Amino acid sequence: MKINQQDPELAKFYQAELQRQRHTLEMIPSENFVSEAVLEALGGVGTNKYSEGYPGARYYGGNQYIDQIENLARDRAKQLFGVDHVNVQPYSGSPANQAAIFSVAKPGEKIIGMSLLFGGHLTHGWKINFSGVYYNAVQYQTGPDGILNYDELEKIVKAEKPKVLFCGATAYPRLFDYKRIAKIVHSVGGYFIADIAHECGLMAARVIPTPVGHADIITTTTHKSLRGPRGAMIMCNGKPAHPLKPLAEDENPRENLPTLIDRAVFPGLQGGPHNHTTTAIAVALGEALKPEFKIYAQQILNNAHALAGSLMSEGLVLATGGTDNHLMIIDLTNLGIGGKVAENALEEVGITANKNTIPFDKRKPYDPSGVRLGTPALTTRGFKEDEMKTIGQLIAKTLKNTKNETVKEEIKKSVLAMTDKYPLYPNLRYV
Ligand code: DSN
Repeated sequence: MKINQQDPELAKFYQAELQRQRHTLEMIPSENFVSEAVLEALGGVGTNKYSEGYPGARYYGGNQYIDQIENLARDRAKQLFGVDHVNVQPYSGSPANQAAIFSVAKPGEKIIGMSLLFGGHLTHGWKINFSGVYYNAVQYQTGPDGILNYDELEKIVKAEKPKVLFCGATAYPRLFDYKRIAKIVHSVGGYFIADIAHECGLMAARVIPTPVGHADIITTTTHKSLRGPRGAMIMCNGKPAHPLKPLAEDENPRENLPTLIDRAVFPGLQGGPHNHTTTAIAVALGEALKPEFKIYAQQILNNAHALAGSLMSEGLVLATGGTDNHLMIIDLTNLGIGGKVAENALEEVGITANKNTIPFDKRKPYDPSGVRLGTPALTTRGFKEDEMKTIGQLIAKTLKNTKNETVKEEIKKSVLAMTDKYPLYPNLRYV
């Protein structure tokens, strides 16, 4: 391997990270394992090229092949989601959301999104994020049962009349009623941005409903359940006039969202696109268009259902009482431990998860009352319902025995035996 010859000090760390990924159970719901084809595309020559602009309208020469790659990525995304227009250039989810807001709202205008403390995202109006600093942000939350109360949301939206409503979450185990949300925000003339970063792969495979046809703008990352590289996309309907031409005074923004979005990404916020990432996004979208991906996405849901059932039959409490998607949040209150202790104990036995707030959490976000778990990464490795049941038992045992080193050692051995059954990148090595 070339890294090893040139930089053995670094290669050692990369090999250790590969080993960590191989020998642990990856249960962070926003993580996944890309295919070797996606890895190859990411490590390719696209990284050498500047391409500011869009296919057919660049500020640099030498983009004839990059144009074809970006067009292929855009066409595959359009086909996969059934939308008219896709921008594949946002560097990641936060810049995508920034561009989406910037395309339709001026600084100081009102935006509304689900509070981070109730499962929303920083970029949906959290007070110390750009979205809460540069915009007049209002936050909504779930009901006491952890589930979004649409009547309450309607009251807030009617009173606040936001220019933009964000719907989407990083820690919400239920489905959203996009039709109802669209009706609510459109009744006050606002734009509906659906952030589907977490559920993107499930929606691409149509195993859960999509916001297409309801939301004005859809943002997503490409590296979560979609199983692509770290990157993002923004989707909408309509045709771009010319990606680099500003709208004329008399043009209706609602009818020109593709142009507004493209201009918000570049030159509004970003410079040159990451062409190696665009190439890898095209590969991942090609994979998601295959029938096998639908089977994968359905298995994510089946595995989440099996895991939630196992955890609850071990006496653990789940926020909202279960899951309809790929993730769940254990409410640790009855176990008498906080999220930090739980995350550390799970890491000690080889299970990677992350601490998370629960609705109306009495603890602080850095050491909250919950742990968030998801099934996309383990499903990629090949785990099925029976193993998820066992993993649920191992998690419950760990959380009930956080101070018992003997029990944790036994669990660690079981975890290693499970990960050995499903080799990860068997031919890859950095050292
Ligand atoms: N950091 C992502 C997650 O873990 O859900 C959201 O941006």
